[in-house]
Amino acid sequence: MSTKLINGRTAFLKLLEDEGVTHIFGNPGTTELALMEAMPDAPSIEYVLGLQESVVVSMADGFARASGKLTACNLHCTPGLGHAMGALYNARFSGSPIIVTAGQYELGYGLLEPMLYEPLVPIAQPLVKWAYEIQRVEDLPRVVRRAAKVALTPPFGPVFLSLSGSVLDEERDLDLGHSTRVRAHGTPADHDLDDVVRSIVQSRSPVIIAGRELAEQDAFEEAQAFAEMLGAPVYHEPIPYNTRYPVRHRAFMGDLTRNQKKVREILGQHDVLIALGCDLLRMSAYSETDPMPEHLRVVHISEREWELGKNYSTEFAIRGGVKAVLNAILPRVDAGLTIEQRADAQQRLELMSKRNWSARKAQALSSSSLSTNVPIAPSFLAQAIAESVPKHAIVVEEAPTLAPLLSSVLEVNEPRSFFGLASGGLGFGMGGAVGVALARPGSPIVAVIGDGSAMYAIQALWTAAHLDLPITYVIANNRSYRIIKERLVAMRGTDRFLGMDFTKPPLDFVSMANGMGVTARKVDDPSILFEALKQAIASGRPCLLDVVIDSGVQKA
Ligand SMILES: Cc1ncc(C[n+]2csc(CCOP(=O)(O)OP(=O)(O)O)c2C)c(N)n1
Ligand SMILES: [Mg+2]
Repeated sequence: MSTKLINGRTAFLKLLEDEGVTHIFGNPGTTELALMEAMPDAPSIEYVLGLQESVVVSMADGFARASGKLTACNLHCTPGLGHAMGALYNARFSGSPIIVTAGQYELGYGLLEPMLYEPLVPIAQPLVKWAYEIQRVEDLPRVVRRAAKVALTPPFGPVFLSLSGSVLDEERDLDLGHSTRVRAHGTPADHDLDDVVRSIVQSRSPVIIAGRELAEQDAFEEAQAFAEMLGAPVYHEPIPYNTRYPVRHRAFMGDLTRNQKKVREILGQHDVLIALGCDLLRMSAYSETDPMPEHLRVVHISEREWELGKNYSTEFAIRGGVKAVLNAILPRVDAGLTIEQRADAQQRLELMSKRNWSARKAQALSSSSLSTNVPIAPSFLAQAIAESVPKHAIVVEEAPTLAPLLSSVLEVNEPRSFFGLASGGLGFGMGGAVGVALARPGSPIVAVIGDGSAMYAIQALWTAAHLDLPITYVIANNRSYRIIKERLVAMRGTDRFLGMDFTKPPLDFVSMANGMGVTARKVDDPSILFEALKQAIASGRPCLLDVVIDSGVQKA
């Protein structure tokens, strides 16, 4: 053990550095000054300023999602943490390993109830894996090491530390220790694998739901081999966390929707559901129909123990790394299938190729006749984006009614090349794109954001401009909360839309972007859409395209 005389603020930053943190996203106030004083002496950590705390956390979330690395952010005491709660809720569902800190007054001073004071731990606690207020400078190494370990133990997720000024200012002889990582992606015992394989090979009609963990663990190859071997159609889990499965694979059929009835119809055609690294089945609006048919046997493999058997009886629930488990299962399934079963699987695959994602995309493109519509048809915007996005680009999406159109044409084949809304709470996309750009230098970022969604975190544009990041913001501008209107019609049977339009006055995204230093252009003519997208993406600089699309509401 070697100790060294060091103050709390310097020790805190050294500990973060040693845990692999390269960026602190932050918004400072008086209670963060101790940290801000020490930041210039930690040159290997970049401080990224966000102009509101929800943007700060969404930037950190984007960075963590795109890099898979430990990330840090620092918020301004009670009101700052309050601003960030929606974004923290997102980070929890995206499983982002973030050490969220907020500055706190000197220990004991809270008793006098100064401005901005409130105990912070109870506020953060419901949304994080661990929350703690550091009481003594000598605890700092243990607390930061534990925070990093907890955030990075599968399933990853945010943790919260309240950083009191007095702790950061104290000086002590400290041993900073070293980091611990929990290796949790092992495989189950042989006899468990044999049971699962026996169940899988008995299936006459298996179906696979592909989830976020496949991308997080780089398990696309294994998942494709598994689907081919079984002749099983593959659907994306209904939440667009990330790239869940390569859309171009011949067994890929598309996203499961969040419509319980439709999901039940699809799953009802099968005898075994194999859920790979996904939730089962996280939906949105209430329905009397349960999406899970009663007869369906379920095999679920996930690192998230809580998800296993959470909502549905599960024949085999395997906690483990989906990549490692698939690698262990594949040769066993291969050995267990009869010649007849292999031929059936091949036949199923051939039939699938006529109605898989690729076939439906080709059909949609050939039958599309909307290219001259004014205002621009949403499906034409989706096509234009799909055709303009370069192969190495990363797409961030938060555009509720454009999303299904986009996912039916957008080529998403690489892990960590797509990030959508994890929790349903709007406000991730604008800042998330900034974090993604910082995590993946060299990749163009295309952030497709609804006009309503953009306004939850518009300040992110300033950070994008400040750091000159290669982000093209495409605002799908229908001057409304279209999805809320459609739900009002579908669920309440009325089209008296109140509080769902922003036409008086209209939102001027070009001025807002320019006002924050981002080049921007309004696109209302379909004939210039491709050109505008290509130019913006190729510029390698922050740009915003305000694309005026049809605001019509689907009444079916
Ligand atoms: C933080 C938060 N506030 C409100 C909502 C409710 N909400 C869900 S979708 C939506 C409308 C989004 O509008 P826009 O981005 O313009 O997409 P559009 O529906 O027009 O495609 C709203 C307000 C939410 N999900 N999260
Ligand atoms: Mg809208």
